[in-house]
Amino acid sequence: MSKPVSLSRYLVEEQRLHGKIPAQLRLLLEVVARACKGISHAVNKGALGDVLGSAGSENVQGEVQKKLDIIANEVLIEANEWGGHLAAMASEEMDSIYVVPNRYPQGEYLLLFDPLDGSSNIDVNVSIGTIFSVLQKTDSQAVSEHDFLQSGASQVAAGYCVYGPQTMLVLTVGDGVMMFTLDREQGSFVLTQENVQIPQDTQEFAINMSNMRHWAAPVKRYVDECLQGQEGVRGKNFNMRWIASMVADVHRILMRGGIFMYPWDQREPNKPGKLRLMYEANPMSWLVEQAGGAATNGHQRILDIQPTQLHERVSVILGSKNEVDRVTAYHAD
Ligand code: P6P
Repeated sequence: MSKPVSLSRYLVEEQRLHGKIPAQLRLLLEVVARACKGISHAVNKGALGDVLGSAGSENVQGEVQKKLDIIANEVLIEANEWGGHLAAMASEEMDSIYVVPNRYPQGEYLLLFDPLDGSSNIDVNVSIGTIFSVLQKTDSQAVSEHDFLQSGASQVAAGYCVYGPQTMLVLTVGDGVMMFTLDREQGSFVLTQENVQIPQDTQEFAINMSNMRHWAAPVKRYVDECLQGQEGVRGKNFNMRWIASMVADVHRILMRGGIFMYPWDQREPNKPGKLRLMYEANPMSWLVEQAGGAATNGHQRILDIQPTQLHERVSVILGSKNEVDRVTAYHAD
């Protein structure tokens, strides 16, 4: 068996051999990975660590914050603020951006994250995860929220860490998708899958079916056809999964294909969708595209959307390319 490749070695070789990542970006990714190890440790404690349950506060989305939401957010801020690689950070758990304090050097990168996605699953021991996205400051002015309002196509790195039966870091720097599994004995992430490819077709869809009556017609049409099975127009049977943790659902799709949908629905017609563009949809869409899949909001490529607000939401349809293309085509009909 060949010698295991650690995350550090992979990043050094991407920097040295492929010129894919500058030293400061390599440092950033190493720091994020180390922070995710710390979050994994806290998550794994569960009831033994007094980390479960509500924190008794709400985030910018008006959602009740779990204790672990706040812990994960603090771990990422504290791990990243002093290294000199970042100008600022943005988080689902913070109303405005966090500018690196003057006592530390500022770098050129902008780090965005959902520190603990899938919070509703924390207290029932179902997989959750951290999602992150990296942008670059584009001018020499003092960093502001405006610097973050770049399309997903401008990302220089994106990934997630899923806290499941294994803790896995999944990453792209634009050179394919790599998966690293946390070796708790060594305390390091080890490369366990490289150049991940999502099958172009699938027989598995992921959507919260309880919202069916609220969906737009194209989504209803697609799901109805899946439910008709091999007797219907699709000529094959479909399976359904919904973990209600985007990280876990997307990880399954990267591993075996599938389509994930959190579409616009008529409950709040002025909201484009539930999921956030900047630190959920954009990083996940880049990973999916780098693995040969597709990601749209039903009308356009998610990575082409020009954001106007830091916490704006978006309708998400991503996964196996041929299925995403079909749903997108139904929206055009
Ligand atoms: P629902 C978790 O709260 C999340 O943001 C995503 O991780 C997940 O896909 C979705 O919301 C689940 O939403 O409405 O099914 O609980």
